[in-house]
Amino acid sequence: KLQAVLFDLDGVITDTAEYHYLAWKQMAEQIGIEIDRAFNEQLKGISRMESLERILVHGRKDGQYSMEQRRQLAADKNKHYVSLLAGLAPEHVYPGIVELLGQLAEHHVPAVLTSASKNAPQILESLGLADRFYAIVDPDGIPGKPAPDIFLKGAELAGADPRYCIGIEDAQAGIEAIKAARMFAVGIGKPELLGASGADIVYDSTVKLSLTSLLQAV
Ligand code: B16
Ligand code: MG
Repeated sequence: KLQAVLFDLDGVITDTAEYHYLAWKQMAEQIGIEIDRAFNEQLKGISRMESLERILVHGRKDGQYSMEQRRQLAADKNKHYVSLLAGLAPEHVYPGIVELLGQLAEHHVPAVLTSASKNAPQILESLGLADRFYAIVDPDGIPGKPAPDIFLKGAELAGADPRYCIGIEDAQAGIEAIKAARMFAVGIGKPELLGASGADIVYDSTVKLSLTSLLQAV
């Protein structure tokens, strides 16, 4: 029996994954590093500082920046990212998400937010979804995706057995984390990418999510 559904935020609930990409791309360009969408797949679901490290390694500039400078670069990226969030409103919630949250509430299945983003509470607020989640996992101080910890914490908060949980993710690292937590993994995106990371099922759009489709899938 389904005991909880764990939702990623950026790229699953709304299109903020695109804003992360734009903000990282601009920051990288400023220090002479080129990133493209293919490389960006490796940043999805990865924490802010770890994303910066990966960009520096990609541009062969790791080791060239002090901790202080790296903190500043990450802060600059976040400032730009937050400015891109300014227009975020309920109409930007991906199709099918509000309906799915409603169906889960109706069937008393807790919905838990398992986002790596420190901006998540603010984003949920802007989207008008803040009170639609049973719990929000605080990513601070727990190992990031692809480690299973954030999903296991989400199950724990919901009082659910991981074996009866479903995780929904757009990131390869996120799918790996869900599988490491021994949950059923629903991917949103490209089957060739997310399937390779172990997704049990992949939808190209959130429109295809519903309690019925999830129950059929598990
Ligand atoms: P922040 P998710 C992740 O959110 C993003 O996919 C990733 O690109 C971002 O670096 C990370 O959050 C940290 O976000 O800088 O806002 O704390 O996909 O796990 O919802
Ligand atoms: Mg994501």
